[in-house]
Amino acid sequence: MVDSPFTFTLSMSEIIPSRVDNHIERRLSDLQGQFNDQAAFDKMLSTEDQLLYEVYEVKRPEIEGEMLLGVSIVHPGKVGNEFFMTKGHFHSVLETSEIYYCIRGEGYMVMETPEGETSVALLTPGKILYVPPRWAHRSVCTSRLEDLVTFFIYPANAGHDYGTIEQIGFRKLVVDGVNGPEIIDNPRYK
Ligand code: PAN
Ligand code: ZN
Repeated sequence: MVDSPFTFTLSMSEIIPSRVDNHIERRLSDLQGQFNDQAAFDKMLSTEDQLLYEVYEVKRPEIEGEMLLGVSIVHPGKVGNEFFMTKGHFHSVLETSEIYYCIRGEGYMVMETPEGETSVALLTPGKILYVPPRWAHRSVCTSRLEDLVTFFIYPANAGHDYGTIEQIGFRKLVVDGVNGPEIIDNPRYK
């Protein structure tokens, strides 16, 4: 079967795309064990299971040759001194890449390979980030008031391996230091 081409719009002022097939909401409780300051995490969670980020997906068949695309919105905030972030993942098919286009806010993409290379890219509006195959990736919002909004596109057969990061964490963290956001070694890295 041959599909028909389709268009949709992503207004720089609206941030929610005109076509959405799936809306994912991830809350504080979904990131259990991922933030460095567990006491701060527990205290926050006892008050409210806050919404940390959302993803608006355009669905396509999850097979080789197709692409998945959508918008990721990380809300501003911190757990202790660590900025709100996505769970982060490797792609299950490790040899698949991803492209991110930052459309609003400010933040970082924290990345690493299974071999231990690390890279942290600053995201500001207009910036395009190419995440090569093999690099796990996590977006972190460092804006104080604004969301970090990115458009992403990746091969539809990539799949998500969340388990590895849940178990070992990322090697680098983004925290709020005396002079603003700082990238530090993760003291709890396993
Ligand atoms: C993105 C991410 C999105 C949410 O679509 O899935 O930013 O982050 P988590 O999946 O880590 O919760 C992507 O990288 N897809 O492969
Ligand atoms: Zn990905």
